Amino acid sequence: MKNHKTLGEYIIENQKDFQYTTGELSRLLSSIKLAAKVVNHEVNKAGLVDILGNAGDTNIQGEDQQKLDIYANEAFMRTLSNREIVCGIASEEEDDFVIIEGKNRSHDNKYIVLIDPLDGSSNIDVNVSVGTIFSIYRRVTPIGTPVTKEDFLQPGNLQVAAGYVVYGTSTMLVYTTGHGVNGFTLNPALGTFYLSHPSMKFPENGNIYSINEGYYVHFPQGVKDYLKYCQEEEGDRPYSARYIGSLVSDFHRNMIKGGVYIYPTSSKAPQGKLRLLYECNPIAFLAEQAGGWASDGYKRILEIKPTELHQRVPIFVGSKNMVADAEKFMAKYPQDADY
Ligand code: P6P
Repeated sequence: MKNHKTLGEYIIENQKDFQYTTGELSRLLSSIKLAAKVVNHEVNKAGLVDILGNAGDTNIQGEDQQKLDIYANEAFMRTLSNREIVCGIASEEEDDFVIIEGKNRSHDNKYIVLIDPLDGSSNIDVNVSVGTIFSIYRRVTPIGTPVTKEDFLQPGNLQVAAGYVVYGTSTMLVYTTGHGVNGFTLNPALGTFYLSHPSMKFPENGNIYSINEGYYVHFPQGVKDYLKYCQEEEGDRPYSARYIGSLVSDFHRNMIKGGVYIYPTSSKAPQGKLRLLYECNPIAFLAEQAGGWASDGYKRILEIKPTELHQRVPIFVGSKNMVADAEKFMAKYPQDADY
C-alpha cells in the first residue's frame, strides 16, 4: 500500500474542512477507527472463540442479543468514552442514551454519537458479513450541562459525520463529514486503514433491488407494484434481486454497483424495521453525499423530525433514479404515507 493514504493521514489532511473545530471531530473519528479494529478482530475469529450464540439477554427491540452484539457495543462505548470527546452516546443495545462525564465530571465535550454497534448480527453464526453504523451530531443543549434527549432527537440533516464499518471479505470503514464519501480498507497485517475508495459515488441508475420478498403479501400496494416493475421484461429489466439480510453490506454493494435497498412498512412491521437515528439517518447522509437518495417512500429521510430514540421508519435508499421510480409507484397510494 505504498502510495495509499492512511485514514489517519486523511483525517489530519481534511481537518480544515471542519469549521471551528479544535480537532475534536478528528479525534472522534480516530476513536471510531480504533473501535472498528477491536471489533473486527473479534468478528473475524467468531467461529473459533466461544462468543457465538445468544447471550441469553434481549435488547429493547426484543431481539436476542448475540454475544458479539454486546462485545461490539462495549468496545465502541469504551473507546468513545475514554477519549474525552463525546458527551453522550445512544446505541441500539442501550435502552436509553448514556451521559458521558469527563475526568473532572465535565460535560464540556460537544459531540454526541448514535450507533448500531453490530448490524445484521443474526448473520454472525452463518459467517455472513455484518456492520457497524455510526452517526455524529454537535450537541444542541448548553455545553457544560449533561446531555438530554433533545441532543439525540435531531433531524438527520444536522449530522456532522456518519459512516459504517463493513466486516466482510475485507474490512472497510466508509464515512462522510459532508464533503463526499470515502472508503478505507483495513490491512489486517498492519492494523492500518488505507484510502482504497476515494469519492465514492452512487451510479444514478442500477439494476439491483434489495428487499425481503418473503414479506411480499404484507407490503403496501406501491411496493408490490414497484417489484412487479423490476421483474418485467423491458429495457434493462428484469433487475437482479440481491438481499443478504445485512443493511451495511447490501447498501455498500449497491453504492458500488448501483441499486436500491427497500425496507418498507408492512402489516408485520407497521413502522418498518430499521431505526431512524442510528441506521436510516447515517445511511441516508452517506447516500446523498454519494449522489444517491433516501426517502421513506414519500419524504426525504434527513428531514424527518425524530420523536423517539429507537423509532423505526421505512426506507428506500440508493441510486437516485431507482428511488425516484419506486416513489412514483408509492405516490399512487398517498394513504400509505402515514405510519
Ligand atoms: P429481515 C438486520 O437485522 C437488519 O436490521 C438489516 O441489517 C437487514 O437489512 C434487515 O434487518 C433484515 O431484516 O426482516 O429481512 O430479516
